[in-house]
Amino acid sequence: MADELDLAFERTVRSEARIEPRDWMPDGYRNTLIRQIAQHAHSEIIGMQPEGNWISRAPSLRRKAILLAKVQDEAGHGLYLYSATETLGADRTDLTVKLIEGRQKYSSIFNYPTLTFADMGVIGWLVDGAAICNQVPLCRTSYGPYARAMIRICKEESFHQRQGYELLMTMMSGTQAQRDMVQDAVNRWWWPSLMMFGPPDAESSNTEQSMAWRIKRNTNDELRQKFVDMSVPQAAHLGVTFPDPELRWNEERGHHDFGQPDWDEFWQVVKGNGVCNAQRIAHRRKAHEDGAWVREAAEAHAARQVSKEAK
Ligand code: FAQ
Repeated sequence: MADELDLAFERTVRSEARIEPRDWMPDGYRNTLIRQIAQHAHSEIIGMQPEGNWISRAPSLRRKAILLAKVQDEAGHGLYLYSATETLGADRTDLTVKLIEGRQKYSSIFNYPTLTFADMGVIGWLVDGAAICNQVPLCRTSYGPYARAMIRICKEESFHQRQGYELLMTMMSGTQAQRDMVQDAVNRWWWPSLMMFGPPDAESSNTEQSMAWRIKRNTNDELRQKFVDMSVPQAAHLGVTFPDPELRWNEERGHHDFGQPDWDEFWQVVKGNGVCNAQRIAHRRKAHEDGAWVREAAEAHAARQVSKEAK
């Protein structure tokens, strides 16, 4: 029986059909999905902090409205993704507790500080740009609820990227001080953006199995290369450079060659030792604790509704 179920699962995955919540799936598949989707959801929620930091200091009403909308979208993506983990049997509160206790990860990128308003543009352009590059293939991931969530999320990420690029274009047509601010932000965010794709393939413990299950559709290095190729002409159009002396077009490969990020720094950040890790988690923990009364009130209301219906 187990073999038959396994065969049916393999057949569904190989035929590019979707695995749905009620289908049988191997425990490893379920656990890998919960790990990846939860990490993704936590990233969206923690990812609200670096930009949220600038809402009260946006330089105009227009920029404030755009930033508010973007940060709200990130909250929506997080909630959407937590719902996807629930279809796999995970419990949302349990995932949040794991996050604030450091037992689950979130993207390394959100542990870097946002020092100027140019960072808002660069996060939109490069961080959302990297997110799109990584997430468009996930619209074809083998688990139905995750694939469908990705379609909507990618549409919104695309707006995020454009607003970032438009902000940077505006700053680049301003004063020399504004142009310097943009270049400085690009210098600080370039390498951390490349790290978002995860460790090099040779050190990526999950890629092989996740590719076999068609959870991941590309390796970390493939997507990193795609992102570099995509970003170079955008940087030229904007009038900024990337802080990588090894970056150059390779005619033979038909791709750009580029240097390696500092992988020791990456692992330190993943382990919790980045500049903002402690601050990000403390903020998340406080928000969770401050929100306890809302959850209790919602539960009391739901219980009352149930007892009313029973009468
Ligand atoms: N940060 O074996 P792999 C966003 C961990 S976009 C921290 O290669 P995998 C939008 C990894 O978990 C950002 N940890 O792992 C936004 C594993 O540890 P584990 C979120 C990382 O899963 C924009 C270990 O290293 N996007 O939020 C990172 O096969 C702007 C070995 O790595 C997603 O989550 C990292 N960068 O591949 C919001 C997309 N990379 O768990 C606000 C979905 C790796 O075994 C503002 N996720 N690790 O203990 C994925 O595509 C994959 O999970 C990867 C990693 C590609 C991130």
